[in-house]
Amino acid sequence: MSDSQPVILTCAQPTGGLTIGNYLGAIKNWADMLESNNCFFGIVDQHAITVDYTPSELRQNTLSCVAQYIACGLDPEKSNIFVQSHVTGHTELAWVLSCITPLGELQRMTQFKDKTKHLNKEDESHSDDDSQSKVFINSGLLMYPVLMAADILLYNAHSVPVGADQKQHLELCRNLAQRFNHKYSDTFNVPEPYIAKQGQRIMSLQDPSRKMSKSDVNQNATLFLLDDPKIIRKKIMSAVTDSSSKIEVSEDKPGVTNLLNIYSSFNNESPEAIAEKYIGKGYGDLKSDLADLVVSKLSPVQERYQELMNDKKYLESVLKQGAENAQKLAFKTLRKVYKKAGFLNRF
Ligand code: ATP
Ligand code: LTN
Repeated sequence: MSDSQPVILTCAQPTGGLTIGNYLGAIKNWADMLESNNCFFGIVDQHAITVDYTPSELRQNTLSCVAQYIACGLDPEKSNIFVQSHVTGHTELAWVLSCITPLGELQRMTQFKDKTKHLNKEDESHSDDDSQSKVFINSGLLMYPVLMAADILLYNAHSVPVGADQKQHLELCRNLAQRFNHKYSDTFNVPEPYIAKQGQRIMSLQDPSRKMSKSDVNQNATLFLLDDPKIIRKKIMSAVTDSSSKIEVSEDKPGVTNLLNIYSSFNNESPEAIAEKYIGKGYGDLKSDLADLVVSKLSPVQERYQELMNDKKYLESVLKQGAENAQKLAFKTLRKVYKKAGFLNRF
C-alpha cells in the first residue's frame, strides 16, 4: 500500500459474530483489493451503539472482529485495520455533514424504517406515565447514514466495497459529498460503490425474503463464520426450501436459490451449473454437499482465528498501527473541512 494508490474504505459493525453474508458479500472481495490499493478496513463501534447493546460484549466483539478480518485474509501488512472510535474525526465530520442533510432524507432511509418498525409498535403499547420503561427510537439510528458518509469521506475514498443492502446509504454519501463541494468548493472525492456480482445478497436460511443478518433473533437463520461444524450442518439441513423439490435458480424458489447462491459464492461455479448437477436428486443431497463445502471453507478461517485470539498483543499492535495511519489522513481532511466551514484556526 502507498499514499499514491486509490483509497478503498469499507467497514463492518461489531454487533456480533461475522456471518457468511458479511464474508461472501463483503470481506472476501476486500481481500482481493490489497495489492493495488491503499485499503482502510474499519470496525465501526460508534455505529454499533445505535442498537440495544452490552458494553462488555461490544468490547469483546470488536477485538474478535479484528481477528476475524485477519483470519479471512485481510493482511494488516498490506492494509490499515482500525477501530472507528480510535480515530478522531468520524463524529466531528458527521456533525458538519448533518448540517447539510435534509431530515426527510434520513427518515426515508430503508434501514431506518426497517430498524424502527418494531420499536414503533412497542412504543405504542406503553402508556405515557411509565416513561422510564418506554422504548424509544434513538436519534443515533436516524443519524447512522451521516456517520457512515463521514467514515467514507474522511479518507477521501475512491471506492467502497459493500453488500447490496448498503446501496442507498452510499447514494446519500455521494449526495453529501456533492452538496458540500457545491456549497464550500471542491473538497471530497465522490466515492463509487463497489458491489460484487457474486454473494452481494445472502438471504436468511429461515426466511429467504430477508437478508441474512448477524442481529437476527432466530439464530438458525444465520451462519456465523465461527459456528461449530455440527451447528453449520444442522442450520443448513434445516434451511427453509420451497414446495416443489426441483433444484433450480428461480424467483419463485427463493429458498433453494439462496442455497445455490451460497454454494456458488464459495466454489466460484455459477448457481445454474451447480443446479444442473442435482438433476434427479433431492434437497437433502444439495444441503448435505453444501454443508461439507461450507465446513471445509470455514475450518482454516476458524483455526487462524483461534491462533490470533491467543495473541492479543499482536491484535492490539495491528490496531495501534491502523489507527495511526488512519488518523493522519483523517486529520488532513478534517482540517480542510473546518477551514472551509469557517471555523477559526486553533491557536
Ligand atoms: P446487522 O446484521 O447488525 O445489521 P450487518 O451484518 O448487516 O449488521 P455490517 O457488519 O456492518 O452489517 O456489514 C458489513 C458488510 O457486510 C457490509 O458491506 C454489508 O453490506 C455486508 N453484508 C451484510 N449482510 C450481508 C448479506 N446478507 N449479504 C451480502 N452482504 C452482506
Ligand atoms: N452501514 C454499514 C456499515 C458501515 C460502512 C461504513 C460500510 C458503516 N460505515 C463505511 C462501508 C463504509 C452496514 O451496516 N453494513
